[in-house]
Amino acid sequence: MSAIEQVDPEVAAMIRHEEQRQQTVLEMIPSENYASAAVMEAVGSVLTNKYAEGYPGARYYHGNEFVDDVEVIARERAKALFGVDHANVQPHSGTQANMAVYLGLLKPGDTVMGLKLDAGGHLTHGSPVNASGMLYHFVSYGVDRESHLVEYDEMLTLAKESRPKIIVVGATAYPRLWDFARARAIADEVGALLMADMAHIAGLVVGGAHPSPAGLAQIMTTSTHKTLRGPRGGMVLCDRDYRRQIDRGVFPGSQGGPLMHVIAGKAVMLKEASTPEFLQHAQQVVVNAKALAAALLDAGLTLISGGTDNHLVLVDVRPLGLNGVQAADALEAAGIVVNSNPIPFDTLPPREGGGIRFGTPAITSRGLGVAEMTRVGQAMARVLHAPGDQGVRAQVKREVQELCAAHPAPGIPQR
Ligand code: DSN
Repeated sequence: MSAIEQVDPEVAAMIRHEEQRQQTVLEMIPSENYASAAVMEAVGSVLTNKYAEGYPGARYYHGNEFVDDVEVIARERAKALFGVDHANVQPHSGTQANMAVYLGLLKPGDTVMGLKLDAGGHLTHGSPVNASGMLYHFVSYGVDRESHLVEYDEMLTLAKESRPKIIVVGATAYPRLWDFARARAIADEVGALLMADMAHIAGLVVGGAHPSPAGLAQIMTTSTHKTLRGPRGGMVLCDRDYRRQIDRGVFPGSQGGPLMHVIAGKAVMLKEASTPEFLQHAQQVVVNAKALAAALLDAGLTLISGGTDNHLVLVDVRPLGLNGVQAADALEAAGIVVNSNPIPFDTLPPREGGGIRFGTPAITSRGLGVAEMTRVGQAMARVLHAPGDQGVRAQVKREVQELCAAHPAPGIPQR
């Protein structure tokens, strides 16, 4: 019997149930993935016991000889992997990373630009219900009504009018490639810094499956648990000119003691992400997403932007007579987990959403390929075309369970 089963059988049972759920569903929320057993071992280690406020060599606590080594190796690996001058690996999440950048580089009330929420932007890109939108003056650019591609001309016009200090590019629900060179040219024209929030695409960038913002964006932020397959957390990467402001924005600006066990998990992830196998995996994530999108289009579904260039797909479910929550509920009942999401120019409230968002990072991690993507796309379409049909749901659920049994999720103990 494990320690947690002895001490707290209730929580132990909840964890076992979640293991079982993750093994037996197709996890298609595009921001989720499976961390390796090695990453989870680091996160579950004694490093959770250590306080280490400050940075390696300059801590406010003693006893840091080993955790300093952990943070240094994580920073060095991040710098090498992304080709940047400086890395701060302490942010507890992508949100914390973004807020630390703003805190380090801006004053309250300063103007910033980011992508509109319904066009795929993140809460921390200036949503009025988020601290970013409360503390700073965000001006939002959007996407074209027809193509759903980012409107760089609008970005330029708005930037000339509003003179932002930072232009944020990056998204949580944008299925196409970013043109970082174009964004940098716009930022330069108005004297702004370019910040690339690459939380969703960082693993693709590492694998060469999406252009890298390195060398174009002076600041890059990311979470570490999405396409990178690390522990939950964040990082800021930047040019050397901004390292002091960024570090101050993280600690003491917005965080106290770093989570050294999570930083160890990030270090392990960064090592795993530097292998040829990871590169091949990242490429496969995109190949799979394109195959999935093709199957969905063939089955008559409406895709935002007409397809995908990255790891995710956004489906407008309104033509099916559904909102995003209803569509996601039907799919979940069939063992396919996605999330409801606003879509560009949405006519439904954000709580319902006119779309569903899903992708291929986690299912590619469990070894599914193009042939399976066609099957999955067809199965999803069958459910969405008949959302109330219990027979269809049950049939798709059986197919999902067969696929999952044939492709065990990595990192989850087999019990
Ligand atoms: N925006 C969330 C997501 O993409 O799921 C993460 O913050």
